[in-house]
Amino acid sequence: MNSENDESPRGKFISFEGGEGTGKSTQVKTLQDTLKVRGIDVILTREPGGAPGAEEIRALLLTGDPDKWVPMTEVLLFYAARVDHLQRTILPALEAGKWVITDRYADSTFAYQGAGHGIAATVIQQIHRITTDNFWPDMTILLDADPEEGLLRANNREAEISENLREDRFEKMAGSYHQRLRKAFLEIAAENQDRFHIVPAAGSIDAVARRIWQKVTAAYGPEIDQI
Ligand code: T5A
Repeated sequence: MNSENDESPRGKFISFEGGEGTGKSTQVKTLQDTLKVRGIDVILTREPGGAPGAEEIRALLLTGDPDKWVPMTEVLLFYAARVDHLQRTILPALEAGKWVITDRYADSTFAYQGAGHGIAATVIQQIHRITTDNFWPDMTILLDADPEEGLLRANNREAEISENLREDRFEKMAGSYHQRLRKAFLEIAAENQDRFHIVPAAGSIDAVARRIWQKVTAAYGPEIDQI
């Protein structure tokens, strides 16, 4: 994707996935800081969101009643936001040689709207191909935790935010939904072992960060050392 005159190699694209409150937002920031210390130019982004229009769509998706949208509308809104995010933020950064860490990407749609809400994976795959040209991360870290533990962490954090500003539409869905999500993420990881790395999310923030750093250095150690 680099132009002929651009010597910088394409950056790495790393996504974080997992259920609610598994520590993604905490760990993406820690990984960004650790990579920066090593001299890597790295941006942090998130889904839904990550570009101005996509952030507007985020507000539509994450606030309000759990049954606000039918599942297919949700899929289309997530992909509307994703295309904007990809074209305006992710691809330009990668082409400029920056690394991109995203807090969620398309695997979340396969888990939440697919396994969680019954949209067939083949249908989501078709939409993914059409809208993103089948673009996937180089590496995906799946933070795996018991949903009860994750929801407890997420709810404690949301309790500090006033009710009309809470982005908790998905957190309010039933416990069985969150159990399906965990199973779905583990199945997606098993089907995509070339890029997925499962990291247990239990333990201290530092302990989880060390597990993630081991995965990143195992995959990209020589490239990080060269910078
Ligand atoms: N969604 C998204 C879809 O349905 N389809 C899609 O295609 C996409 C892209 C996004 C929602 O949208 C859905 C999924 C989500 O429901 P969000 O607000 O971004 O909404 O929600 P999450 O991604 O789930 O983010 P959360 O903020 O809820 O959870 P995180 O980021 O996993 O957890 P984090 O880091 O914020 O931590 C939660 C709390 O726990 C503490 C933190 O300090 C924080 O208070 N914590 C720990 N405490 C103890 N030990 C540790 N190891 C801890 N790590 C963090």
